[in-house]
Amino acid sequence: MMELKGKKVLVVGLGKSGLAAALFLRHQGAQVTVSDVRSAEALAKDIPALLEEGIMVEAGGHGLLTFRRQDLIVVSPGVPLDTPELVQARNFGRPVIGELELAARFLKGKTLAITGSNGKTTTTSLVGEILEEAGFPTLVGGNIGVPVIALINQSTPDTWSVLEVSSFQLESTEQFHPQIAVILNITPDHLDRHGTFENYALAKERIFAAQTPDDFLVLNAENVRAAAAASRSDARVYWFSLERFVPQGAWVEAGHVVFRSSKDAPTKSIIPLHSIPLKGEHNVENVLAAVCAARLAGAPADAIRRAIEKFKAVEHRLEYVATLNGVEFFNDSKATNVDATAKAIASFSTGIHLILGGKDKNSDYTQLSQLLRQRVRAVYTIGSAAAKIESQLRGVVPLQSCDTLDKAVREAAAAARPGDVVLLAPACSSFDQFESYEHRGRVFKELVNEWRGVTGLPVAVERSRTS
Ligand code: UMA
Repeated sequence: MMELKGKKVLVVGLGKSGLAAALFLRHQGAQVTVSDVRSAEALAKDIPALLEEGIMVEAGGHGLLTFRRQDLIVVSPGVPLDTPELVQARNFGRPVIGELELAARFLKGKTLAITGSNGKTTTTSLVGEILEEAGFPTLVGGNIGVPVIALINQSTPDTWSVLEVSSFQLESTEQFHPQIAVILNITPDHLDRHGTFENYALAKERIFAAQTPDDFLVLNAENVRAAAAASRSDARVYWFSLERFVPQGAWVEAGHVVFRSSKDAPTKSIIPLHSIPLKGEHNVENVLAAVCAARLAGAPADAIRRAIEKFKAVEHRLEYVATLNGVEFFNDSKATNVDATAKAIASFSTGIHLILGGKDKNSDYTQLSQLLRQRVRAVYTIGSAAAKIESQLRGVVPLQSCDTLDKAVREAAAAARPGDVVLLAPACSSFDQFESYEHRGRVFKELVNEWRGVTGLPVAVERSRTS
């Protein structure tokens, strides 16, 4: 554990992670400054509490001198490591670590960390619920929305911390050492930040960089880039697969999710596929990964089955919203990249009215062409990526420029016929028009409710998410 008392520490970025990190560091006796590019007005709600704690705040930009005067710099996940002030501070020999790395040095107990381009949040929540069902003291946090640093005070030597970790968080780790690490899949995302797919994949691979042969690494046998990690890992590798059996790990056999702990051990059925209350094949993959990781953590099969049966889809992940005049509305605002959108489309057979767009991440939308032709009636574009999406998808499927989500929901809902689906799965981040993907998803749900009013319904037939 590192000594922080009396140290000058700069926290870069005052979002959830920066706020939690600054308070933690202050309570450890550090002299803390927070620096954020947002204006003092934009940060107004947090500044008084920070000043009261004796934390200094630099708002409206990062000062080169502020960065140079520190003993340690802690970076929020959303701050790129090539930010000029950080580059300069590193050149002056100032140590720069991420919030996850700082947290990991103080977190007690064992860590089960989950990364991947898609499915992280669902799998993390599910593993958290399984371990709780098994009676293990469990904490859940990370990219899912609760900074890891905020878990430290509740952690004990018996705790399992189940962490969703992103490439942004992993990029700046050094000693982060999960006893169980999971890579669900690696498909293109965040190319605007990482530059190349390979850089992005390498950031994800940091999840096992500090693992030893005492640890476990769980990989998706069907994802080429994730599977390639096996040869570079020192840990014991377990697999999950939707397509075939694996030497050790979880797969689907005769309509059941099954697990075996080694190639000589018996294969044990965990849960029939029909008892999984989540839509889409990608969610079966998430369940397979969760089963494998939870078994490795020591959770009994019956606790795993009970927790899966009770599991509710996470908000904004292919979340069922309503059925209005026979048209189903689904909110997959968390589909912030092309692969996630492809999975969302693949969860419905046909009749989809798809809302696409937001802030582009240097993505290739033509990869959706085949699925769009097969299953999508029309695409409604929104946000700053609209022009690019339209130019890439022209001729593939009818396109309608809507600019705003408001217009897109109205146009899609008006065009949809009974049996159709209106799906928000935008393949882009939200930051051009919304605060976050959660904000975008909430607005979508409000707009669907407004549409309910326009149609003069309460013929809204609420039905279970699982049907
Ligand atoms: N900022 C600067 N300088 C910069 C860039 C940003 O000062 O150069 C400031 C911004 O003005 C803002 C603050 O940094 O005030 C935001 O920091 P942040 O983006 O790290 O946001 P947090 O609120 O700390 O949220 C982060 C994660 N955000 C990102 O990785 C972008 C959250 O993941 C995570 O839930 C939270 O920590 C707790 O761990 C969100 C996310 O979008 C959900 N993640 C990406 C994804 O899932 O695709 C990786």
